[in-house]
Formats: sequence, structure tokens, C-alpha cells
Amino acid sequence: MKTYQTDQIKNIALLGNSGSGKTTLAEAMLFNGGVIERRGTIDGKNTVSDYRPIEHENGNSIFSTVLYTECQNKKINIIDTPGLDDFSGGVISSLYASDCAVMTINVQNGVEVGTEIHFRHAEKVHKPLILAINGLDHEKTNFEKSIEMMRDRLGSNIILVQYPVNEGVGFNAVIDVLKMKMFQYPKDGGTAKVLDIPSDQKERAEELHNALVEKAAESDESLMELFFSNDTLTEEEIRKGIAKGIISRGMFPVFCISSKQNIGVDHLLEFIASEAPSITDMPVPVNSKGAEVKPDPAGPSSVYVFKSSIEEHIGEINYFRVYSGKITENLDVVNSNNGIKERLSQLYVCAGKNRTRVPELHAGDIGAFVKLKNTKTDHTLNVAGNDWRYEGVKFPEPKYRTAIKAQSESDDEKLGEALNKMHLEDPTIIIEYSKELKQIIVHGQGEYHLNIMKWHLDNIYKIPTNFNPPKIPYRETITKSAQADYRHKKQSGGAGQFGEVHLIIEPYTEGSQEQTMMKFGGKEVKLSIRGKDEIDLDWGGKLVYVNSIVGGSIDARFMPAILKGIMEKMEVGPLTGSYARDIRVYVYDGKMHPVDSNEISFRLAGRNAFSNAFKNAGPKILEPIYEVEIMVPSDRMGDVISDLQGRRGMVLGMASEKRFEVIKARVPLAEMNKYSTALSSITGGRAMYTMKFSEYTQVPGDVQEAVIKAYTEEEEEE
Ligand SMILES: Nc1nc2c(ncn2[C@@H]2O[C@H](COP(=O)(O)OP(=O)(O)OP(=O)(O)O)[C@@H](O)[C@H]2O)c(=O)[nH]1
Ligand SMILES: [Mg+2]
Repeated sequence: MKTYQTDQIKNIALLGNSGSGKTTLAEAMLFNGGVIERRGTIDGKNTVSDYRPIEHENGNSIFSTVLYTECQNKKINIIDTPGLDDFSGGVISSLYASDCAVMTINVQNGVEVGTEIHFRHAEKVHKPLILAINGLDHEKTNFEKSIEMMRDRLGSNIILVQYPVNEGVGFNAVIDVLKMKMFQYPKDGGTAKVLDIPSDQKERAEELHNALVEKAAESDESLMELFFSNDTLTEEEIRKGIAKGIISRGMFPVFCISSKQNIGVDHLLEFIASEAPSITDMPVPVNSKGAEVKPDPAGPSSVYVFKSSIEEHIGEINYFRVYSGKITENLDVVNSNNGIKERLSQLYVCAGKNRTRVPELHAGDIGAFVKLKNTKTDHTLNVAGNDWRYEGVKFPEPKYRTAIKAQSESDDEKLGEALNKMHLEDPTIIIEYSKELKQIIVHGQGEYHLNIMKWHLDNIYKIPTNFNPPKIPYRETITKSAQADYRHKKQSGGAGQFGEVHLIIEPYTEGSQEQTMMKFGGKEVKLSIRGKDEIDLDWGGKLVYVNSIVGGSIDARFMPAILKGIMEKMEVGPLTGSYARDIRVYVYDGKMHPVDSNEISFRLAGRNAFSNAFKNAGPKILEPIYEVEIMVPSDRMGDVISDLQGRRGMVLGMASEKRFEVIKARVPLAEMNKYSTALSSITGGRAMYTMKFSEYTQVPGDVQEAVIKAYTEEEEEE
């Protein structure tokens, strides 16, 4: 395979609703570029892009796939993405690695949920967009309606470059209003015959041509002036305007295709080759040193890994994009994320699972390497001396969780390995080994996402597992101060044990001051502050440990042992055994024995005194609250809000954004179980949401009772 220079490379992400024909389009693009000799089909389970067993099983793309083709001496790297929203991780990383998105629209349905969702993903990262209305050969097409929906929902930057002459069964011709020609396709599709526009189409073609020229002129002031003085622009000027308009997202040009019949794909590819932006047209990334990294093939080699996968017989494959310089086989590099040296012994370009070895790749290009032991998604590799990194892919926060357990304990280790591999291939699957909940919690993007994960465990890794309801990581704290003394004394046989601790506990809030005097049962306790230890707890919140010992009643050397005893109880709160937080402890008095006092005695005295005080200090259960942001179509807002209220949610605000309403709310995690499924059924799949941990707050009294009851029952069962 030849080496492509930076200005000969285009990187595109294929977006669009599930079933809009991305994978089929990719197949036609590879065929037209001569990368494959036969076009596979979804039904035939033999497309280059959907090569994984689960994709054959379901007839959908599940992972993003890196492909490439050639057109007009340009290399076009294509990343086919899954349209189902649960797999948006693949969409986001693909957009990151591309300079332009091509979105397919299924002409039977026009703008669908996934169309809008992908449109927003591209908008968020300011990627240019080219639209391809697909399926024009289908018996139920509606081109005009699709265009109307696109204008309505995707905005007025939609501009037609083509329209179909004979949509529906038998579709074989489009009019191109940029070239002002008709393209007519043979029965098997492929390359069009270029014909003059028939007279009955002239008027419409002129009208659309003028709209295109005007839109092209809008993207550049000098073109606008030319347009005003000449009333039109040359094809070259129009192209210049279009290219600029695409980059600024001021125009989304629309093409007409049938991927299945390979109609229109040749001209779409040509347009991508000539007009789509390349890396040199796009904003220059800034590295961790604050310096711009130009895509200069003569610059220092620097690559970013945006995706990893695991392939049978090969193992790990890392897909990367060259940011600067060129990389050659056997290049020695350093991984800036962990400082480990790697040698790029083999370089590949990929079309699905087919890899072609290449000697070098230049800035802007996408390729893959295998068998790098210490490199994974989101890592950067540089030549020695440069420890650059880049702002990486921002994967969505998880929004669905379940507990998972191997049916047989003997599979536990295998399960751990399999889950780690699945996280590597899909960073939106997050595995949490919760010591606290005594569960393995898997976090993902939705119920379907995790069901697909389970399918892999069952069918590929052959590990039977069960999903269980995930427990909630409750916390405990206190609501008032309390005092307790405890004497630990043991004098039967051998060396004795003696330790006595007097302590006071009170609720801790950030910034609150220590007390100097407190009263319990009419008795005053004076507190002098001799030392203070503010401990940030691993599970969030604080324990403040105050040494208020007077007159040496307890030796300073026993203070750490008392703290140790207290920490043991902080790990198992008295109500539900959950971690405790936000407590201040004053150890202000006690007693020692000249011979029998030792660390164990004070640890036990500290532990029991703390435990007794805790029970009298108005203990309360805290629960995690999440901040949830939901985008819903306006007509479903009421239903979504009343559902949130049923989940003890508190709506913080609402804002209108184009055709959507954005609802912000705070909802307890305990009420978010299966939310993605519920929201989808309330809105017909037309809503999107994110959730992020916010804080711990006290649960209402009735919930506290229910949680304690459930905990006690569970304890009794064990
Ligand atoms: N008639 C017709 N059918 C098409 C066309 N393009 C795709 N299809 C069919 O539509 C179905 C879905 O096509 P895919 O290529 O898998 O769609 P996709 O966008 O990749 O879907 P996801 O991977 O789920 O996101 C398949 O059965 C295709 O054969 C087309 O141009 N015309
Ligand atoms: Mg697909």
C-alpha cells in the first residue's frame, strides 16, 4: 500500500440513526475504492465493518470500526459507528479521531431519535457534517418530507447538493445542482453516466442551484461581493465557499444515495475527497505543554490512541491517529501516560478485521499497532524527549448500574479478567469492585448495553453470570453531640489489659470551629485543643480527631491506637453497617494502668466508647444524590417531570434548547434504578440524559426505616 501525505488524508466518522445504512454505505465506499471486490450485506452477515459475532447475531453495529478507502488519490479513513444510543462511546471516540462527520438519514423515516442525538454529538465537538439521504431505492421513500424534517430539526444550514429524479423502486438517477448535471446509474450501481439535466427538471435544478450558490457565498465575504456583482459564482468559487461553509458548520450539504444499490456513493466519495476538511483545515490541537501541535509530517512523532480492541488470535489492537510527524516501523517511542518505552514493531491500516502492514504513516493518518503491552485507549506516544499529552476523548458518564456475579465461584477470576477486557474495548463499561457493597458493580449506558455485555460473557467468554439489583452505597452520620466513657479491663491470667477513654463526638461540617466547652447531663466538659488530625476518608467526608487530653491522663503514644479503634467503627456504622462520615471526635480524658495499659486496650476502649457515643448522637442514614440532566422533546416534558417526582426527585430548573427542553433535577441514586429504560418508554426513546454524583444527604424518616429494616433482614438471613 502506498504512503499517503498529510494533505491526501481525510478522516470521517459515519453517524446516523440505527438502521439508516451506515455500515452498508461503508461497504459501498470500500467497494468503490477498490479495497474489497464484493459488497457484503447486513443480511448476509458478511460486511467488512460488522464483523463481530454479536453484530451478526443482532444485525446492528455494536462497536465502532475503523476502515479506509481510496478516491481521487486520497485516502479516506472511515469510522463506522453504532447508531444505538447505548453504544455512544464508539460515536464519541470516532468523532474525536475524525475531521468531519457524514450522517446517513433513512429516507423512509426522515429525522429519527438517533439522528438528533448524533447531530448533537457532532455539534458538541464542532465537527463539520455532510448529510446523505439514504435508501432512496426503497418502496416507501419520502424525500420531501425528510428534507422538511431536516430543516425543522437540524436547522437552516441544510443545503441540497442533489435531489433524486425517481425516488422509490427503480431509483437510478440524481440531479446534482453543484455540477448542474444528471447522474444516471447502471443496474448494479457503481459509476454514474453524466448527462445533461432533462428539460422538465431544469427549473427546479436552477432554483436549488441558486440556493446553493447563495449559501456558498455566505461563508466568505469576498465571495459574497463577487456574487453581488456577478449575480452568480463559478463552480470553483462555489466549491471554495462550500468547503469554508462546511468547516464553520455554516452549511450541511445534502447528498442522495442508495447504499444498498451503490447509487450516488461514487459522487459522495468524490465530494469527501475534494471538499471535506482534512486535519490541516481544522483547529490545531494543543498539547499538555500548552503548545499547538501542527500536523506537520516533519515535526516530532506523536500519536494518540483513541480506541482499543481485542481480536481472536492476536490480542490487543490499538487504533491511533498521528498528530504530528510520521511514524515508521520499529520507531522507539515513550508512552507519556506511564513513561514506559514501546517499540512500534508493526504498523497497520485496517478495514475491519483485515489489516494491511504499512511501513509508515504521516500526520493526520489513522492506523493500528498490535502487541503493545503498556498502551491503551487515551494514551499518547511520543518520540523520546517529548512528554506531550492531549485533551482526550470525553466518554459519557455511566448512567445504568447492575451487580454481577459468576454463577460458579470458581469463575470469579475468569470473570474479573473478562470484565477488564470488556472495559478495555469499551471504556463506557466501568467495573467497580465494591468492598463496601460486597458486589461487583458494572456501570454502563443503559440496560441494553449491559445485556450485550452479558451476551459476550455467556457466548464468547463462556462464563455464566447473574445480574442482581445493585446495592446503594449509603453512609451514616450523626446529628447531635454525645459523650461516652469506656473502660477496657481484663485481668484474668497472664498480662492484664487496661485502657479507659472518655470522648465526645459531634457532627462535623466544613469550616466549623472546635468547641471549647460542652455540657452533658448538666456537667460541663472543658475542651482544650492540643492536637488535631483532619482525615479525608476514602469513602468521602471527614473524620476530625481532636486530642484534648489534659494532665497526661492518656499518654500521647496511645492516641493512634484510640484512633484506630474509632476508624474500625467508622467503617461499619451502627444502623446499616455503612461507612460513617463527617464526625468530629474529642478525646478529652481517660485512665492508664502503669503495667497493663497497651495499644490493644486503648484500641478497644476507643472503639467501644465511639460506638456507644454514635448510637446516642442521633445517627442518620445518608444517601447519594445525583444531578440528572434530561433532554426531552417538549411534548413529553410533563410526563418526565411527574415520573421524576415519583422518584423523590427535585426539579432544579428547566430551559428550552431548540426543540428540546432541558430538565435539571436532583434524584437519589436509589430511585434511578433502570431509569434509562423507564425514560425511554415514557418518551418513545426520544430523550437523552446524563447523571453525575452530587452529594450525600439525609434520607427521609420513612426511607431510613425501610433501609434499616431491609438491612436487618438481610443480616438475619446471613
Ligand atoms: N433498501 C435499502 N435498504 C438499505 C439501504 N441501506 C441500508 N439498507 C438496509 O437497512 C438495514 C440497516 O442497514 P445498516 O447498514 O446496518 O444500518 P446502520 O446505520 O449501520 O445501523 P446500526 O449499525 O444499527 O447503527 C439493512 O438491512 C440494510 O440492508 C438502502 O440504501 N436501501
Ligand atoms: Mg452499522
